[in-house]
Parts: sequence; C-alpha cells; structure tokens
Amino acid sequence: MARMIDGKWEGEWRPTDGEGDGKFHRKPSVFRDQLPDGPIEPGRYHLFVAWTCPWAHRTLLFRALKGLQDVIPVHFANVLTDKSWAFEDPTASPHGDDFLYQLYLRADPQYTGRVTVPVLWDEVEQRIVNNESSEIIAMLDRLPSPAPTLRPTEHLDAIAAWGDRMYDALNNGVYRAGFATGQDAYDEAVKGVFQTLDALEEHLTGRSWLVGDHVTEADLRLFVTALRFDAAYVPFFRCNLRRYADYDNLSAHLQRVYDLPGVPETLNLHEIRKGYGSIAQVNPTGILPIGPPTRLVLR
Ligand SMILES: N[C@@H](CCC(=O)N[C@@H](CS)C(=O)NCC(=O)O)C(=O)O
Repeated sequence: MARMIDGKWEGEWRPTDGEGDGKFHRKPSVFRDQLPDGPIEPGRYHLFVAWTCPWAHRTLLFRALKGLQDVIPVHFANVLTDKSWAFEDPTASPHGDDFLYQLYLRADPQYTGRVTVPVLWDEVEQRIVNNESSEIIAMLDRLPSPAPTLRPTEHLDAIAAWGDRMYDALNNGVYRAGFATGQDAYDEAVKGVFQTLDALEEHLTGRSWLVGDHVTEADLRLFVTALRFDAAYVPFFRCNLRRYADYDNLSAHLQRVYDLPGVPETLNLHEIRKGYGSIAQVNPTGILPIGPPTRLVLR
C-alpha cells in the first residue's frame, strides 16, 4: 500500500494496492469538482504534473492545443519517491513544497487515498478542484478559447467509444502487463495491448485521425501511450511482441499528432524513459537500455 490515511503515510510506495490476484488495480480519483462556467482568472488554477505520467500528459496536451498556456500555470513533480511525487527542488512548487502529498494535505489535512498526478489546483481557495485527468481535459476543452474544440458534439459518442476501448486494453493495459505479478495476468493484458494496436492500425488505413477529419481527444488518448510505447513499455513493461515503430499507420499518426503546434513542448522523452526506468519493480538495476530505436522525428 502506498497512500495516505487520515493525512498520514501508510507503507512504502508500490505500484499496486495488492488485491492478491496478481493484477494491477488503478483506484478511482477522489477530487471531482468542476471549474466554473465561462472565462477563468489567469493564474488562479494551476496544473501539477509529471513528465512520465500519460494521464498528466493528456492535460498538458489539452492546455497546449487550446492555447491556455498563459492562463493555467504548470508545475512539475517529476521524481516518484516513497513519499509520493517529489519536486526537483522546492522552487518547482509555488508553495515551496518538497512533495506532492503536501499539496493534498493543504486541500484536506485528513486526506485518505493515493497521491497522484495530474492535479488541477485552485490557488485562491487552496483546494484541489479535480485529480481525474478525463474530467480535467473535458473542463479545459470547455474554457473559452479561439482554438477549435477537441470534443466536437457530433463525434462525442465515437470519441467515448474509442476512449473506453483504448483505456482498459491499451492505456492502462500496458500498466496491467508491466505491473502483473502473475503469468496469467500478464498474458491476458499483453494480448489485449497488441489486439488493440492491430485494430487501430487497421482503422487508420487511409485516414489521418481516429474520428472525423481533425484531431480530437481520441487521438490524444492514443498519443500519450504511443509516445511511451517503444521508450518505456517495450523495455520495462514487457510489451514486446512488436514495436510501435513496426506499425506504419500508427507511426504516421504518432508523428502527425507530435507535429501539431505546441505538442513538442508537452513532452520530454528523456524524462519519460528515466521515470519508467526508475521503477524498481520493473527495472531493479535502474539501467536504461539503448533501444529500441524509434521512428518519431523529434523537433
Ligand atoms: N485516474 C487518474 C490516474 C492518475 C495516476 O494513476 N497517476 C499516476 C502516475 S501515471 C500516479 O500519480 N501514481 C502515483 C501513485 O499511485 O502513488 C487520472 O487519469 O487522472
């Protein structure tokens, strides 16, 4: 167990809460409030993220593609420790904190639950608005912005269908493969990962985007896992039946999303590799492998 109970740390950090079935279980997020409708005060709401985390990456992508960089400041807590994510130094936190759990305690001194990124924080009321990425991105999309929506009404059903299909089998499927502690759990998870990639490769034949003619949330949900696949999920999570680079349509799609203005600034591949490579359960020596080579052209 690695979480807070009544504002105190219990146990050392482990990737799963250990239900004893060899499977990795991701717990539901606790703070589920909404931003007010209409424009927000620049600098009032902050995002707390880590380069490694794909769920946090979604929020950075929406912030960038909606042009909200000047409205919503971002803070990085990049190092996963046995006391939650750590800021590289106290200046990385607007409150001079060393660890992310201190932010959770500011919001709720009796907090019980895991301490996760991303966090959408209200600096005026000193509270966590929401720590569930799927809800944070929908809120960011609704904010007034000259940029087009990433969740067009006419495509919401298709976006949700792809989102559901990708979440369990792929986005979280790689984690279920990587953190499985039994052969059966790994076999089941890794099979789902590659079945989903195969289906996506086929779906992308002759089309640029997963849904409709423009980038949508569905593409971004795929992108965060796609970007990490060869860098982290092949070497550390044993998702190695094929490389992402072995898929032509998927590789072109990855590059297409990467090339959108603002997207390169939302990621740091070196930090991603370092982050996953520092998880002792999947890489006890901490040595970062040289490969596999990627097809993505970085800018
Ligand atoms: N459902 C959450 C999941 C967030 C999540 O699991 N974040 C991971 C990093 S990728 C985390 O902070 N884990 C720390 C922990 O569980 O102790 C979301 O999508 O926002």
